[in-house]
Parts: sequence; C-alpha cells; structure tokens
Amino acid sequence: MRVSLLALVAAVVAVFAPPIHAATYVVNTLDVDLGDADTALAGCDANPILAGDQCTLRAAIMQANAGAGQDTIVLPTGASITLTVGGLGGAESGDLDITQPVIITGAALGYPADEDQWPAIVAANGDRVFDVTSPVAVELRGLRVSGGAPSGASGTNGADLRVTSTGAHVLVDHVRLSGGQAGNGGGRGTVRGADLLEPVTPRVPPPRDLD
Ligand SMILES: [Ca+2]
Ligand SMILES: [Ca+2]
Repeated sequence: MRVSLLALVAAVVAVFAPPIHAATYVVNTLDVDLGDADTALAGCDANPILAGDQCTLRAAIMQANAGAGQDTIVLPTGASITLTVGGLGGAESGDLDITQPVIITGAALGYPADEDQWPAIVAANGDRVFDVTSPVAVELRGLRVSGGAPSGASGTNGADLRVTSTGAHVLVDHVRLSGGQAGNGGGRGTVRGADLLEPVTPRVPPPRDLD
C-alpha cells in the first residue's frame, strides 16, 4: 500500500497536535503550594513520587494553561489555600497566570449558603493571586480571594485579580475579593477593553440581615 507524503504528514500532525478537549481537575492537595510535576502528562500531579494525583491549585492551572480547551478546576467547599511561591514567571511561580480558557469554581454542587464555606485562596507570596494575561474566557465562581500584594517587576496593580489582556472575558460570580494591597485596584485591576463581568457579586459584601 502506498501512502502519500501528504497523508503521512497529516497523520503525524494529527498525532502530535495538542488535543483540544476540556478536562476537569479536582484540587485535593491544599497544604502545599507546588506546581505540576510535568504538564506534558495529562494528570494534575504535584508529586510524582507519591502514588496517585496530588493536585494543587497551582498545578491545576498549569495543566489548564497547557491545553486549549476550557478546563474546569474544582476546589473543595471550605478549602483554604495559601500561595507561598514567589518570583516572576508563569503560573509556576508567583501569581497564578492564566493563559488558556478555564473555569475555577468552588461550586461543583452549588454555592454554599454560608460564604465562609466558599474556598479561600490567600496570597502570602508578595504577589497577586490571579493574573489573566491572554485573551481567553475565564470564570471564577464561588471563591474568596484575598491577600494579594504585588510589587516590583510584577507591577503594582490588581492585587487579587489582574486582567492584562484586552481581549479577555472574565466572569466573576459569587466571588469575594478582599484584603488586597495595590497601587490601583486593590481587589482587582483591569485594562481597558477587557470584560470583567460581575453579575451578582458586589465589590463590598452588602450588610447582612441579622434578625
Ligand atoms: Ca503523584
Ligand atoms: Ca506568575
């Protein structure tokens, strides 16, 4: 059987082209801030020595960035994650750079009525929390995000959430941004042209009815 060169090239390209599919990563490792051990492998795993997947938020975002599909990252209800890794670079260091479409949610089974049960992501790394750096669709749902304090070469704007791509579409739903320190946009910072959609989340939580 003769196979044309063109068909052979097409077959090789098909084999090696990055797959466009949407994966779901369930974050199950909360006590360490480690990156993914190998983004060329499909699973979200920060520790290749231990059996099974130790999936941190940072590792999950690195995996999401590695493929073009809109992946979903699910954080457990009541989780508390502290970012401790500093430095410049992509999602592997400092702030969590987002370069591909992704949904990050604490609401796999619906938003807990108690906001204190929304997963908390706290920056303690001298940087911000999220940085959307590409023109992609991002959804943040059911989260508490706080503690961002970027400085130096990382810029001083957007402490908890920064959107630096004008083509980005960022949906922020049931998300509390608080406690950030920045030159502008303590809770967040956006550039002109980027969509930051907040259908239900006020910047400052409304007073609660105590009766
Ligand atoms: Ca492992
Ligand atoms: Ca970074």
